[in-house]
Amino acid sequence: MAFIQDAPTLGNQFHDDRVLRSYLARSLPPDVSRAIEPELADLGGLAGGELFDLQQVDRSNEPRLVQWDPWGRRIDRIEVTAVWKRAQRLACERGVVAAAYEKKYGAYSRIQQMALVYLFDPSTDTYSCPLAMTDGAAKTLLTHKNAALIDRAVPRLTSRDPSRAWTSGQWMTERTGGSDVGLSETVAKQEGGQWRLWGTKWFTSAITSDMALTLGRPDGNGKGGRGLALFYVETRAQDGTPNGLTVDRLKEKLGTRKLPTAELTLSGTPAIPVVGLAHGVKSITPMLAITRTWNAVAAASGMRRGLALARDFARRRVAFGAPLSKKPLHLETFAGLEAEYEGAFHLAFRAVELLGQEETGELSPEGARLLRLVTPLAKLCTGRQVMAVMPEVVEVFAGAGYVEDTGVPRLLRDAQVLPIWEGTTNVLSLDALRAMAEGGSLEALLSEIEALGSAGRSGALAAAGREAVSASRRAAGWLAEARHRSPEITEAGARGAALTLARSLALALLVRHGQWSIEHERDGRAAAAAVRFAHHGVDRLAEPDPASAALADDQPLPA
Ligand code: MFK
Repeated sequence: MAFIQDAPTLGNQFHDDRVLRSYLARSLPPDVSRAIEPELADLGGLAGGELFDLQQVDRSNEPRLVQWDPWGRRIDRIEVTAVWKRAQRLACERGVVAAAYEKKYGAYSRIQQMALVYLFDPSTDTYSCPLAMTDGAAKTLLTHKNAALIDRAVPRLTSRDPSRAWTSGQWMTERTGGSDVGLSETVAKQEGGQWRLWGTKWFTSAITSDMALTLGRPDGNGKGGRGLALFYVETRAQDGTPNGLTVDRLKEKLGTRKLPTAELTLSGTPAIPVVGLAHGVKSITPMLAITRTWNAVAAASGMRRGLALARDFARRRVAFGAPLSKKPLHLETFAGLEAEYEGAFHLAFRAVELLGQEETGELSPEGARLLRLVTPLAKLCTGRQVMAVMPEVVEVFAGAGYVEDTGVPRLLRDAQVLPIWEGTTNVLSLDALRAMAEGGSLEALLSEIEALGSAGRSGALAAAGREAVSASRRAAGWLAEARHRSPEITEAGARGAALTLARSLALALLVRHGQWSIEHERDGRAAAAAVRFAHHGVDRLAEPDPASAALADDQPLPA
């Protein structure tokens, strides 16, 4: 009989995940660990079973915008896919947002929640996008202490009851762009005591949401982010019709195609100011901090899914007389991918830990400054890592990885959004500079890396820890020196400096975890990941080259 290749399969995505389980064993008190394990195991079972199978069945379906009802009424209804319908319910019932607000386990609740996110995300076709924004909206309303809006929306945003629960959008991007939000053209006017918005929102993800936080410029305000105000909007009127807005079309995107992303026209959309009538960009930053943390966790979980499938495939795929999983060159290549993923995992969850401590008031001022810097670093670094790992995952499958109905190409396409939305690598590198300019955060990061990096007791693990410390100091030294030279040099080197700091922290976290795993689990794999990560190099500092402008913009450069 002709040869047919077995497809890769997944087991329970909690039980099979050494990295997640080992991290939870170290970072949670045993009683918390025991308490949350059943829910994680349950979701891990669904993620590797029913949901994974449904994703395959639902693979070629995409959301659809129905603009009109049969009688000519404008309805702008979005029909979502089967996976999304299942995910909506499941996310609520399993508390994928709610767990963070129930705070059953104090500061550890964020770890509980993000462990759920990590298991949920790869099997639910980017339904994590509306959930991330929902979490961000709840956090932002609570931060600004707007009692009426908190009463109205937060119980729904954090509900476990699918019949009551809301999701939120985050409408920031306009035709003027997604990065320089201060250019927003949406105008806010007050009419008879009611604020209304007029404008175009150009890239609004998850247009299924019940509410949104968005920015508009109150009449008479000045330019830039300070002239904008943060508004709360409900997307549907009482009768279910669009609330002073139209969905013009859905975006035709490279990836995340299950996620309905729309162009909207706001024409008198009723809106409520969340906090004052200016400083909108600053006011929405609590939302950005949350969605950027989700992004980092999603990058780690995306890598983990790709590697789980590729690992299983390598055990099944026989070539040149043996399974791929026995081939030295394959193993050497794969170990490098695993190390990058493990570094990303620990970096993302360090941001999560700090966030949890901040929310329970357990963070010192130094810890708060650390969190401010670690959030953009984790987002930008994991976004690059996922884009290094995913093409290699596709390559493990060779030709099969290039064929749509294996489900593998989608992994790569969907990953490409992660270094883009919520701030590109460069925008976040500049945000890291902004955080450091506020003072104290770089010093807090260096102390953290020093404490973690010195955990390695001997040999290559100790050397890896020393490299984390010295690379982070080199980055700090470069930044101090560049600041004296010029703002242009600092800006040009920002990505190198941010990646060096982020990778140094990732390595230091790997070293600390590797040592712990040797001592408590008698397992050398986490330490091997640290050593391998160190071999990849953490120092990404690059002195800006005076020739770069001519080279990049193809201008004359006298020889
Ligand atoms: C699975 C994952 C799911 C993720 C879901 C994603 C859903 C997709 C939805 C979207 O993609 S929404 C679009 C996301 N857009 C962005 O992330 C915007 C990217 N651009 C930036 O982040 C820019 O840096 C920024 C818009 C903030 C620059 O604007 P400005 O007006 O030039 O900012 P400026 O003047 O530097 O800062 C204004 C104030 O905010 C300052 O405070 P002060 O007024 O007190 O001086 C800043 O310190 C403060 N600020 C800025 N960024 C901050 C911040 N504060 C805390 N954290 C930050 N990150």
